[in-house]
Amino acid sequence: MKALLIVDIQNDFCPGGALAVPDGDKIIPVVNRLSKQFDHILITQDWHPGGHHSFASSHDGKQPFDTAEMPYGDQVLWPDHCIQGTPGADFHPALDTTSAQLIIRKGFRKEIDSYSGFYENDHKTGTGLTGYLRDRGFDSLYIAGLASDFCVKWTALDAVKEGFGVTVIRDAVAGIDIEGSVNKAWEEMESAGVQFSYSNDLLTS
Ligand code: VGL
Ligand code: ZN
Repeated sequence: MKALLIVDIQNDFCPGGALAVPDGDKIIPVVNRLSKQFDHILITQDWHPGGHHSFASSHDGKQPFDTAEMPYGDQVLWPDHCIQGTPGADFHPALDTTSAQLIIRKGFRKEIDSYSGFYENDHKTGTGLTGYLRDRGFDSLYIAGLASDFCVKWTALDAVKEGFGVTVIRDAVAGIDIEGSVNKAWEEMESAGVQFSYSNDLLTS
């Protein structure tokens, strides 16, 4: 059984938002069309408390997009974004979330970031998503959303590790792109066994 997993299509990741993905909103009509064709829609939502340790503002002398050493490894530091309960953390108003069966929130522990919908950035602390998917009998995930080089990538890589079939829909994702991180993400996903497709291959009219 397959599901469409929509990653982090929130105001802060769209133009005008705190951590805008260039053309991040352009994928929304594509994602909405895909949603109509899937029987099972699951969504992730980046959901940080104020003062989250992934924010540059939590580190003296650091700027957004610098890196910092965290107990769990190197971490890119971000502008404050997707703060719980703020408009920036809301789903983009154009995104159709009506048929979503699950909204899984991540990044709510102050000390640790969570790109993947499966594991936080220590690659150990689980979100519960694997159990949910197994429990419901999903074996195949189609991934859309933001950002291809961070949350989409890590979600796809973890999904493969957890034993799911994974397809990233190329025209239904968009990336931040820090120093070639989008191209690197495609390579990493491909060598991990992620499949790729385009929305047209999945849509029946
Ligand atoms: C994301 C950076 C920080 C993402 C979330 O959704 O890709 N990127 N938090
Ligand atoms: Zn975040």
